[in-house]
Amino acid sequence: MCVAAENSIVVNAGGAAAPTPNTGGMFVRSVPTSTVENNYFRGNEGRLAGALLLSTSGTTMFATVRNNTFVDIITTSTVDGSLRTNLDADIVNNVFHGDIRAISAKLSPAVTVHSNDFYGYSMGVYRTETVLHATANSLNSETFASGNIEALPGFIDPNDVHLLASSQLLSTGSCSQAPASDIDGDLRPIGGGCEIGADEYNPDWLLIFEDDFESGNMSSWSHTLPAE
Ligand SMILES: [Ca+2]
Ligand SMILES: [Ca+2]
Repeated sequence: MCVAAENSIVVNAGGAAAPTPNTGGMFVRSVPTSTVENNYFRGNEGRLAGALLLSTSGTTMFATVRNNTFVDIITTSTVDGSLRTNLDADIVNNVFHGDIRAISAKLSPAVTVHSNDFYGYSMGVYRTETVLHATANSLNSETFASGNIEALPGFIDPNDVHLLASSQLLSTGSCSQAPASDIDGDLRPIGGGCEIGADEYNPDWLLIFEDDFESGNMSSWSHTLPAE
């Protein structure tokens, strides 16, 4: 059993050497049972998987990929995506924001895909060797997929995994399949429902407005916000 949790993997491209490496972020290879949760992947570039490659030497293996946030990923193989799996896998509660494609599944693994957010894809959200789903609605027509959406995530900043109070991802995830805490250590759920992605929105930071500093503006603040 291998668990990779609460990492920030940012702007990895394997250096300047050609060819572009197989994955720009994390490579889970030949681990019988693995869990990848609450990680933040941003700005990574790879050939087969821009951010996360799940692969096996042939033995049946299983991966759980849940509550990760993928932002501005670059996959260079046009038949693949930010996450490529050759393994049986549950893919749930992840944000996929920006790449050619979110997920590619190869070698006919048994995959479930539930309650993920897909936004900003030019070549569809999910692809196997025989099927391409261009939209979340199309993907949700599969028996192995449900609850996937296409919504602008609503991050505080493009470089910050944290969600705004107005984010459409609040309470749109699956609590039954979510880790008990988020990338900050906030316990799930907060506010009655579980968020999609690595951040469970914690509104405690709104208290900073209650001292009347920059009063009247409840939607933005010009100073660095604490992690919520
Ligand atoms: Ca919540
Ligand atoms: Ca949080």
